[in-house]
Amino acid sequence: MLQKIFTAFGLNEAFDKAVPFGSGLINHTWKIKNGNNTFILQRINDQIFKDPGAIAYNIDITASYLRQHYPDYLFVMPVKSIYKEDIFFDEEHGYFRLSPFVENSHTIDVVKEPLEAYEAAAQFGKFTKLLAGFDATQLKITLVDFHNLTLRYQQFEQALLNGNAERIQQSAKLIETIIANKSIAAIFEKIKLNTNFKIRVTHHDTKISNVLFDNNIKGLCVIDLDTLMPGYFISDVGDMLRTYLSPVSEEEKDFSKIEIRNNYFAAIAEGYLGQLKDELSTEEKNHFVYAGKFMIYMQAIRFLTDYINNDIYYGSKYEGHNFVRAGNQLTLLQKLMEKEDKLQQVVTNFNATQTPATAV
Ligand code: GN1
Ligand code: MG
Repeated sequence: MLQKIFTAFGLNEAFDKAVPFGSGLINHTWKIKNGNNTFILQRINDQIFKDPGAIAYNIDITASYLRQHYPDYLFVMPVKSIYKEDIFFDEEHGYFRLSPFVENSHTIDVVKEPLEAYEAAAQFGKFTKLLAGFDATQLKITLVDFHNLTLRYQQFEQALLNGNAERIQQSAKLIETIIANKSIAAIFEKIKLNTNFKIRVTHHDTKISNVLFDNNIKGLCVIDLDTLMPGYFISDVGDMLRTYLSPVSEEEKDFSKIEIRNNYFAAIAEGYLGQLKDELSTEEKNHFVYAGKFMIYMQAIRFLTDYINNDIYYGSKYEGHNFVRAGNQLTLLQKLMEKEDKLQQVVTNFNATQTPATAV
């Protein structure tokens, strides 16, 4: 299948050398060697991204802005096909895009030390900062209502009405926990009406594997701009808190291993606020820990809704997969809420003194 795609991108020496890359749930990614050059090939899931051209458009206009204003910023540009397009469409296999693999860079799948969390947070913060003068509303919406917690909650309620009855019954405890924490969605309603929350260029997928590192664990840039859209900072900070704070991921079945690591929290706060402290309003900063609650809660809702809807969105690798992931996220949420005040204090102290709370 990939042969045809290689040809379309002029990768004539790449035959049979595609290796699956990364662990994303939505798009397929391969690392490819073509002679001495290495590339990343990605198939865009057009069941989810209905307009792949919008992704290419967003990358194009952001790249132009950054090139003009910050020519030194490393921006990984797509490689054009032999038809001079950013995305190659094949009737049979779908939408593909190619990027160069940046020499001496690597991605990581799991955060292993606070420095990595700090660097990643600094890169996501820097990206939003550099684009602060760019009108975020120019970006096309690649996924409608992606981080709209209001809608996610409604979809959950809808699933409770129409979903798999057996699974609803089995999920009673998790459903109860989601309903009990509805105030998290109510706060989001207030944020949407609050002009102190600015609409910014937001990445919307800040997992650690979306940051390129050099060999000295220095962050180089952010990658994977599929979900680059106008949004709130809580999306980016929230997904970092969701995915870097615990030593185990959303896949972990043994919930006793889920933990909130204070030093990783401090690293994220310092990395992000180090870039954006003058850009964020006081109210935004006061919602730093809320960002984590927002994203973890929304992810729990999305996993459970999908489970109740027979795994139509995420699919499942084993029976009960999305049920487990929802339970995992609700445990993470509870552990974060137990430490909420203490963690928010770390942010407040950092803002007051502008000095790191921990040496990283
Ligand atoms: C999906 O495919 P991946 O891992 O990049 C999802 C994210 C979720 C994540 C949970 C487009 O991202 O929102 O947080 O799974 N992306 C989409 O693992 O739905
Ligand atoms: Mg992604």
